[in-house]
Amino acid sequence: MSVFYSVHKDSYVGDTEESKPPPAPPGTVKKSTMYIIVALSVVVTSMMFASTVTVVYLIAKGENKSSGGGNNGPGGLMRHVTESATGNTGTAAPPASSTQSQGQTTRAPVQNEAGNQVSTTRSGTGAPPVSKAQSQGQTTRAPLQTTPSQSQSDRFDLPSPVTTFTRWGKTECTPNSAVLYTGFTAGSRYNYHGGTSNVLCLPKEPQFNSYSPGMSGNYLYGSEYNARNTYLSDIFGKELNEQDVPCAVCEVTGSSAMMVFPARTECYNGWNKQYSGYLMTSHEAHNKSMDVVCIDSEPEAIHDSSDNENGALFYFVETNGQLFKHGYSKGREMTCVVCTK
Ligand SMILES: [Ca+2]
Ligand SMILES: [Ca+2]
Repeated sequence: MSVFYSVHKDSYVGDTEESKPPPAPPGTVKKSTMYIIVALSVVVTSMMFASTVTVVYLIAKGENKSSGGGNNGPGGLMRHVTESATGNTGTAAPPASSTQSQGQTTRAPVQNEAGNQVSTTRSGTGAPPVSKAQSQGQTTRAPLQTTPSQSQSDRFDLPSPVTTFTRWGKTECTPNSAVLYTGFTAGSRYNYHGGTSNVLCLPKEPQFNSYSPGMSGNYLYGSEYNARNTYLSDIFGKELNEQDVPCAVCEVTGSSAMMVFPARTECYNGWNKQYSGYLMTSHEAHNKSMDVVCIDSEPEAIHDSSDNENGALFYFVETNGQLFKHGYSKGREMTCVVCTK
């Protein structure tokens, strides 16, 4: 048995010893296994290195974006990484520009026919894209909708014109005018050469400033209807001799011109009649020349002024001389009309 066993054992060993490596001792690792382990370690290390490099690159990129004006805040990098990981960047709306994200819009100005830039409203039926600034509660100014006609009308919106006139011989203004003030008529004395030829409508509320008790060389007087009562009655239907002459200064809103037309009782076309009356001025035989004024056809007198104090004196004006050749009859009291437009 031992021989057989020995022969069989030898033959068995002799057939396999030449092609197979000797068995490894217990507790050791084969070389092929070592190669596999080393290769796997290299692959894993390379992947970890690549991941680290990728993360560092993304961090650096996110910081540059934040410092470059992008208002992403502290969460900007994380949002960017998340979006990249989930693939949202491929399906989301196109990213808004930096100005859009700050609520600013840069549109080409639209010009109207006059060349003026006007605001426009967004056309189309779709809702405008919501920017990040809008989604974060920041509001943008709504575009004003104006028309060129409105802006031009505002530009030329001027106040209404106003003109004034004096209503001589009356204590009130005409129905289509407003009282600026009322008072009494004054001028230089009828028998002096000097002084003023102006006829003034003095207010009832005088305001004085500095004064001196010495005579300056001129005095101002009140005025009277000094024509005979027969004349005054024929023309005015009342006796006003020696009575003082009132006046009223009136203003007309919406009119820019005033004209006293002599020898007329009605205005010409385009003019509005304020009142008509008669021309009166100083006596031609007196020393004083005075402006002619249009006394209302229905004159009044200042209350309790019938004393004969003279001063500036008013008489009617009658036609004479060469006026006859122009159709003016002799001895007619000259009429007048005060018109505005
Ligand atoms: Ca008087
Ligand atoms: Ca008198």
